[in-house]
Amino acid sequence: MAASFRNSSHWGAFLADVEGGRVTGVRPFEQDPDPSPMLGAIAASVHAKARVERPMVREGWLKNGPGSGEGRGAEPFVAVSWEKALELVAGELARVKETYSNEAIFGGSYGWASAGIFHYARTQLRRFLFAYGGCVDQSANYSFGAATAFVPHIVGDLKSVTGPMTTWPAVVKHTGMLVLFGGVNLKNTQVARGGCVAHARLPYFQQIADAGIDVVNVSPCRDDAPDLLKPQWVPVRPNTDAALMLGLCHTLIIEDLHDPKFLESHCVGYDRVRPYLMGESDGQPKDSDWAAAITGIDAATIRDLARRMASKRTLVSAAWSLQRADHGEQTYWALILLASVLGQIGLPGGGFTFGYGSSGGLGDPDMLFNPPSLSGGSNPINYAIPAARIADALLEPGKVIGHNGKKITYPDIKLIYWAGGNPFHHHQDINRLLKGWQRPETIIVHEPWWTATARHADIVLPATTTLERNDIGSNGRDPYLMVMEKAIEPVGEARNDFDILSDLARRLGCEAAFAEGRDENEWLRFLYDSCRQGAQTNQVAMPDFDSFWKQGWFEIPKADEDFTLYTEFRADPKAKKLRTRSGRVELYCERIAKMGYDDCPPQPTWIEPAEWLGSEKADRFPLHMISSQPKTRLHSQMDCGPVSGADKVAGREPVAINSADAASRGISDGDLVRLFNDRGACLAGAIVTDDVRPGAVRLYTGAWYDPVEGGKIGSLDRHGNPNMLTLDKGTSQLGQGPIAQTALVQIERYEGDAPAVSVFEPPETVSA
Ligand SMILES: Nc1nc2c(c(=O)[nH]1)N[C@H]1C(S)=C(S)[C@@H](COP(=O)(O)OP(=O)(O)OC[C@H]3O[C@@H](n4cnc5c(=O)[nH]c(N)nc54)[C@H](O)[C@@H]3O)O[C@H]1N2
Ligand SMILES: Nc1nc2c(c(=O)[nH]1)N[C@H]1C(S)=C(S)[C@@H](COP(=O)(O)OP(=O)(O)OC[C@H]3O[C@@H](n4cnc5c(=O)[nH]c(N)nc54)[C@H](O)[C@@H]3O)O[C@H]1N2
Ligand SMILES: [Mo]
Repeated sequence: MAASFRNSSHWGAFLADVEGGRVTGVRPFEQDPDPSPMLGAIAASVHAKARVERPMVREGWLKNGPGSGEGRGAEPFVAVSWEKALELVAGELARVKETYSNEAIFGGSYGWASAGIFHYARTQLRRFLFAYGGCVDQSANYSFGAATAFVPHIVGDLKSVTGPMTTWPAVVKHTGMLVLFGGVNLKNTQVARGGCVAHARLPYFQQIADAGIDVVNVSPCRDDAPDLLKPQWVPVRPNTDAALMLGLCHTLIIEDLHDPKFLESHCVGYDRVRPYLMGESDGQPKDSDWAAAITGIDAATIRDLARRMASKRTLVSAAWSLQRADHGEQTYWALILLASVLGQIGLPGGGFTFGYGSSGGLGDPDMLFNPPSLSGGSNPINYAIPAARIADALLEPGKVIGHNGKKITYPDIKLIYWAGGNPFHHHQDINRLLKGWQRPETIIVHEPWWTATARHADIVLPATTTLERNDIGSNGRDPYLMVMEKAIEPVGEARNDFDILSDLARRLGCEAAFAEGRDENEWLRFLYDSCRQGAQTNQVAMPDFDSFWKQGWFEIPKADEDFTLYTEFRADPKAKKLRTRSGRVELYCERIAKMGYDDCPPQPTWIEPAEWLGSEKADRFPLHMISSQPKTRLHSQMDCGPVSGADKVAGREPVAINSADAASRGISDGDLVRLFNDRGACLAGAIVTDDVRPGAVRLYTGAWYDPVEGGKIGSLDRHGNPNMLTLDKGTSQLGQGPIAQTALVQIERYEGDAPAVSVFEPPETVSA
């Protein structure tokens, strides 16, 4: 008999149809105006061959005990009972804690895991490790790591990056021109962490088109803005946006199109920035000719853009990707400078935002109160490294680095514990990561699937998916609280992260602190009820838990629809100061000046990225690789499913290359190609297109790393993981964010016998 169950995912809520204990298909949530095609991958992914069915231990680790890290990714696995697996994990945690202390346990566990506030794997693991005395954690994130540290110095908060920010309804109503650096790609807005239930972007875009708003897509990729918006495409060279923004400022100033009054009343430091823009401080005016030579956009186009921007109510925005590049802080600062020079910050529909096209929910009207969430707890050892510095930390224990005005000493990590993330997906320069990954004595991973991270672990514990447990879906930017019902029994011997960790906590004597005496059902009721209090404060009647569960969802009412960021500050800069040192927009920043970082000057500056099309390295590696978010999956999730599968070319991840660059290399559409640089190499399938500008290539993130020789540093990845090629370096000492978008590569046709992709099959197992 068929039955259906409500559930949710980062890319949308759905009804799962179940027959004979298997998910046979899913249907989108009734209220979703524009459901994501990615829902089509769920049923097949839940029952994929690549599910981890049983607890597994790497053969060499089981035989010889902790150590022998070179065997990771190379050796087969041995299946063990849950009892044995838990005994091994608890024993290792106790041994490492006793021998070295909690500072030797790395539990940052960065990653998106699955929707659901209670079973959120990363939070569960960190709560558990915090209850056990603490671990080395990760601060900020890969998404907007540099911005998290940097933007508050300039405007006092992070609202322009994470919201609530100027709303789409405000844009439709007031904005005349939208200049979008990095575009506003619908693919990214399919997703929001915790659940993107209402995919509301398309209706707003229709309204923007109907309102005739002048839209500009500044990006190496034409398809970064939907045709619906009739955008002007400004095909900038990758990583040169800061120069373009400075060039725009120069034109605005010399043509007297700027707003000196706003710069005087609401900003500090214009007196220092102006001489730099005019070339008085370094002999080089940052004029449109200068910008043209760097960005590849002709000077007349730059001047025309500046004039149009000054003639209308203009909102400038930059994707989060622009700060995932070397010196990404400067690009964001240059955008804030541009908005300040235009002088429209805080005017309805004017000013600046970041990330409009980077996630679902950004730019949606805020909600009256917050949805429930599970508290992460606090780390007794209060020790964290910037999220993207994991390989550095593994390779150089004891090294001291600068970060946002403080010093951080890298820990000496002996044990890594990961649940809900995939570092062999997300980290830059996988060969370098692999080298560091070989050093710890023990690596423990919880995973539903045999991802590359699971394959490179010593002990792998099979985790359930959301369809195998009960939860509540919610996200701080989406109004829906979704019931997530258990639809099927766990696949194989999979268990919930919470149950695994509860059992370990019992063995290690910290169960009371970890589980707080509640089981799944009691936790869900407790979390739901905590949100009802916020509702009461706002005079909103929320049903009781049982009624909510029966109804299937609850929609939190919206706050102000027509909202522009910093209107109060605009109206009264003295009474409604920004939370910066000066209370104003900092175009020169004393605090940053005091940090004294040579890679983060105290005013917006064009600094050449470590690699770009203008650097010497481009002689050998003449293509700038952009590795943006995939439209057919979430990061590496569901790469084993049919939606991602349908997009592969020559059985590999597609790489988009301009027709001129393809022709000069003898590459045709559909060809198997090899991408390489000094850091690594991967195969991919060519898509020849003019949607990507010459000199740039695009390889989406998320193809599961599939080395020809497992465990070997420098092995060819046969599948198309861009992190074989990316550069593992911080944006600057201030932000220490990842710089995935800064990477030069070369491409050639692959002539030899191509090894087939094998990574969707489980790894080899042997008996003990
Ligand atoms: N080159 C390049 N690299 C990038 C980026 C880029 O732009 N370019 N972007 C970066 C960004 S912004 C991000 S956020 C990261 C994303 O990096 P990640 O968040 O690490 O990527 P995911 O594939 O979402 O990994 C989540 C993992 O959790 C597992 N999982 C799901 N549900 C559960 C569960 O309930 N329990 C357990 N135990 N596991 C579960 C999934 O199977 C998956 O392997 O990638 C970064 N990497
Ligand atoms: N479908 C889908 N959506 C997602 C995700 C996913 O995995 N799949 N991941 C989510 C996550 S974790 C995050 S953090 C956000 C990230 O959101 P973003 O950072 O906005 O995403 P990206 O796709 O990396 O980059 C957006 C666009 O920036 C352009 N770009 C890259 N480099 C440059 C440059 O130097 N200059 C200019 N002007 N443009 C450039 C690329 O063409 C790209 O399409 O996306 C979220 N949305
Ligand atoms: Mo992200």
